[in-house]
Amino acid sequence: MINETLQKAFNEQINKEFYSEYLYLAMKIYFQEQNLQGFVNWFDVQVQEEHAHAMGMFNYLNERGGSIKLEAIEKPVVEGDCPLTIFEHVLRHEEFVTSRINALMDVAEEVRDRAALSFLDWYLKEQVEEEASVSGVLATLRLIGDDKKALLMLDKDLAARTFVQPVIG
Ligand code: OFO
Repeated sequence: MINETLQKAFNEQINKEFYSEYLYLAMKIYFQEQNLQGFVNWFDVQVQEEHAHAMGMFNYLNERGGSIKLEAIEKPVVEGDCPLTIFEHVLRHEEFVTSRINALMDVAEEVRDRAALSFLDWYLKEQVEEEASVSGVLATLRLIGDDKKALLMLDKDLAARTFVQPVIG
C-alpha cells in the first residue's frame, strides 16, 4: 500500500500532467489560427505525450493500490502572442514540471519508497528530453527573428514530429 502523503503528491502531479495536455491544446489553437500546420503537429504530439505522462502515473497509482482522485483542471492561460514568446512559455512550463517531478521524488525519498523513486526516474529523464527539445525550437526561433521564409522552413521541419507511445517506468 502506498503512503498517504505520497499518494496525494502523485494525484497532484496527475492533475499537472493533464493541465499540461490542456495548455498545449490551447497553444495549438494559436498555431491553427496562423495556419502553421507543422507547429500544430508539434503541439498535437505534445498533447499526446502529456496524456501518456498523466496516464502513466494514473496506472501506477492504481497498480500500487492507491486511490486516484481527479481534481478540476485549471483553465489554461497561454502567455505569448507569437511563436517565440509562446515557446518561451513552453520552456518555462516544462521547467516548472521538472521542479514538480523533483518535489514528488523528494516526497518518495522522505517516505523511503524506493519503488516509486525508481518509477519516477523515467519522468526525470523525460523532463531532460522535453527541456532540450523545446530549447532547440526556441533557439531556432531566436535565429529566425522576423524572417517569414525561415519560419515556414521550421514549420515544415516540425511537421515531421511523430508520437511514439512511451513505455513508462
Ligand atoms: Fe509531462 O512533461 Fe511536459 O509537461
